[in-house]
Amino acid sequence: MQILRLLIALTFVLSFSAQANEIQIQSGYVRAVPPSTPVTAAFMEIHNPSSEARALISASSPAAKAVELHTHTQVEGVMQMRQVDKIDLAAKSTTHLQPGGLHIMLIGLKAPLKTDAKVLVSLKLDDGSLIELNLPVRKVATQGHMQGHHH
Ligand SMILES: [Cu+2]
Repeated sequence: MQILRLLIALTFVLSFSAQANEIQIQSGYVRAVPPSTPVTAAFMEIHNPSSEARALISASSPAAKAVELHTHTQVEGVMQMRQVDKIDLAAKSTTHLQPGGLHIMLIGLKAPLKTDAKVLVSLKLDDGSLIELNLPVRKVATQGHMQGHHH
């Protein structure tokens, strides 16, 4: 267990001390939901400082049964969530995952999320690299994010 913890710590150090060309994640969090709500979403800013376009192709979390990449679209004047194959990370720019827009959907939460707890979320990029995040659970003012969700 000690060795496992050390390896996890080392993985974090390595992923954060990587070259300046690496994808950087900032301001990440998971939206707090009432215990009766089995779905939530993760939001963050993904910075791609390189001159190469990249993409987020999948995400996973031990806290949820399934994790999907989602966006919001207007369908007959109503905002609805839609699953997307990938989230494009344009070269030299920051992609915002935020309420009402792109987000990472955590479906089938295995346990209620406690505010200020940390949720492990792994991002997989199109170049095969993995980014491990430990995101805090935070309360967010609701803006009908869960409307039109049909899981
Ligand atoms: Cu969603």
